Amino acid sequence: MTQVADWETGNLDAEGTRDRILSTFLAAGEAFVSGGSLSEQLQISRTAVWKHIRSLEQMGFQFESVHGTGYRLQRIPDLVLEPLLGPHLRPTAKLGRRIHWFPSLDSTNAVAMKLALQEVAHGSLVTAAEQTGGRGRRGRTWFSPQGGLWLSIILQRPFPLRIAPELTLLASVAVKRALDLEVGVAAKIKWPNDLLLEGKKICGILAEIRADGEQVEHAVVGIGINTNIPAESFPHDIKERASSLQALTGRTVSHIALLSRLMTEFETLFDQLVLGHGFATISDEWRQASHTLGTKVQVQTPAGLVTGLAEQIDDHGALYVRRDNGEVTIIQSGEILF
Ligand code: BT5
Repeated sequence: MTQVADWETGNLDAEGTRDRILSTFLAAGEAFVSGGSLSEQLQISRTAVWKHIRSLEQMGFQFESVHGTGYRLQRIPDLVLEPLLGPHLRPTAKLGRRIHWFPSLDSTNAVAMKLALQEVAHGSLVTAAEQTGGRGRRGRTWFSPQGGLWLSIILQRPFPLRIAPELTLLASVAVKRALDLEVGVAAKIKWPNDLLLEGKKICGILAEIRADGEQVEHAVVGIGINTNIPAESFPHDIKERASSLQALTGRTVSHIALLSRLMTEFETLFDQLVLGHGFATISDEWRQASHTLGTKVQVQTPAGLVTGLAEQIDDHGALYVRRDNGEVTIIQSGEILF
């Protein structure tokens, strides 16, 4: 796919030109913009302008075209593009300022990990309308059809490796806040990386890092939110456990509105983490939203299965499970099987 070739060669110019054309149309509002003025302004041929307009149309934009006058924008799809998200961000925001959008990718995390090596700006996003090889943890797959919000945030600020597990917990609190504020639903957090609504998984988080010794050089936080996916399209094996915001609320969620909230919340929490004020500052909020604490759990840990009562979470996000024999096991990383 050409878009993939674009980032593989490090040439994101075409994407930049398309976004500049889109910005011009957005600024023009109801007014017509002529092909000639775009070609002059952007120093590209009229054919190139025309090709970009065709590609915007393929993405769902609609233009009215009047011979000899130009084009005017008639319909704007809810896509996560730089010119559409930018106006919703705080002026000082870094997260979400740069966006690499693709109609289809294997995995936004895979591309983001590669782009992170090219020193792209801190807070850049990789998003895709669909993923063909969406990644879960431990080699599992993530169902990512059109209609969902699939993104990866590239974080280019070094921080100590020992606090890396907190990144996933921060991300889940940021998603929870954004869902509260934008969709008006109170999602629950299942330790360590799931968000549930009415007991069904509606969001998964996959943080990946590259570290040099004790220091994380860069991190990628992948977030998948089942926003506008019809209930019946979930595959058989996850239908019982998974759902979407649209299926559960009956409303269509605006990706731009949800993502701008998420960026604001996540940036605040991440900046605190880098300054040394990580999960501890939001652990009470996490506890209140927890689906896990106070329930009987079975956790798969690197050291084997642990079964007992999920009693507490400490200020670094480790889970304390009281076994039937009364002993408490502290779990730094693992996965709740039930
Ligand atoms: C996760 O893994 O929950 C992390 C998912 C992260 C997805 C995002 S999307 C953007 C970015 N790019 C990527 O390639 N990935 C990230 P895990 O805890 O391992 O859960 C995976 C399990 O959840 C699967 O084995 C299924 O049982 C279930 N599952 C798969 N797709 C789902 C979906 N869309 N909604 C709910 N559950 C799903």
